Amino acid sequence: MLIVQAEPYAFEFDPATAALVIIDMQRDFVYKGGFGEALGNDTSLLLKAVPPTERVLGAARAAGMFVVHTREGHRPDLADLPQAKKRRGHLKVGIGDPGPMGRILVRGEHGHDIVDELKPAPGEPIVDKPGKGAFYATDLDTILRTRGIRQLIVCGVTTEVCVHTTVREANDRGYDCLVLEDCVGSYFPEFQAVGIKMIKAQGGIFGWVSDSTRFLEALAKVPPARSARS
Ligand code: C5J
Repeated sequence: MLIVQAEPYAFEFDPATAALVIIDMQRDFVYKGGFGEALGNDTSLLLKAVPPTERVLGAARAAGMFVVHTREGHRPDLADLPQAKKRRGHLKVGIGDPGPMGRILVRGEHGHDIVDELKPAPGEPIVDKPGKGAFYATDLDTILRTRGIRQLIVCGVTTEVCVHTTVREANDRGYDCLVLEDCVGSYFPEFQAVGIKMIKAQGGIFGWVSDSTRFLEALAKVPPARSARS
C-alpha cells in the first residue's frame, strides 16, 4: 500500500486497484478560442491544471496504473441531448451548433477531443458521457469493476461541475476518491475553493484532497521495474 498525505487524513492505495480518472480535459473547455472562452470564461484557470496533470499521468503510466479519460459530449445527431440541456442559458451558440473548434460538444469534433498534452495512450479507455457525471449513461462502472478498481485518483475540469458530480456518483458506488487540487480547475476561483472544501469536509464526505506533488511523492515509492499490471 502507498500513502499519500491528504486531507482530511492520509489516503492509502494500491496502484494495482486504483485508477487515474481524468475528467473532460477537452479543448473546448481548456484552450483559448474554444466554447469555454466564447461563454466569457478565463480558460487560463483551467489550463493551469494541465501541466501538473501531465506529470501525474506520466507517473501513473510508469507505475502501471489503469488510466481512464472522459469527454462530455453528444452524438452528431444530438439524439442524446436533452432539450433542457440544449435550451439552458439561452445561448446564441450552444451545444451542437458550429463553434470556434467545430460543432460544440459533439463527438468527433476538434473541440470535443482531449487536449494534446494529455492525449490518451493506446489501451486507455475513453468514456464519452452525455451528462456531467461520468457514471451516468456510460459503461465506466463496468470498466472499473471488470478491472478490479476500488479507488480513483481524480483530475480534470470543471471542479464544481463534472469533477464534483463524478466524485459524488463514485462515492455512492463505493469507490474512494482522491482529488488532486492543482489538477482540477474551475472558471470561478470561489467555486474552486469551495468545491475542494466540500469534498473533504465532515471527515471526507465525498473523499480526500491532496495535490500532484504529494501524489507523485507517494508514487515514487513504487520500484521502477514494478508495474501494477504485472
Ligand atoms: C461543464 C464540465 N462545466 N466538464 N462541464 O459544463 O464540467
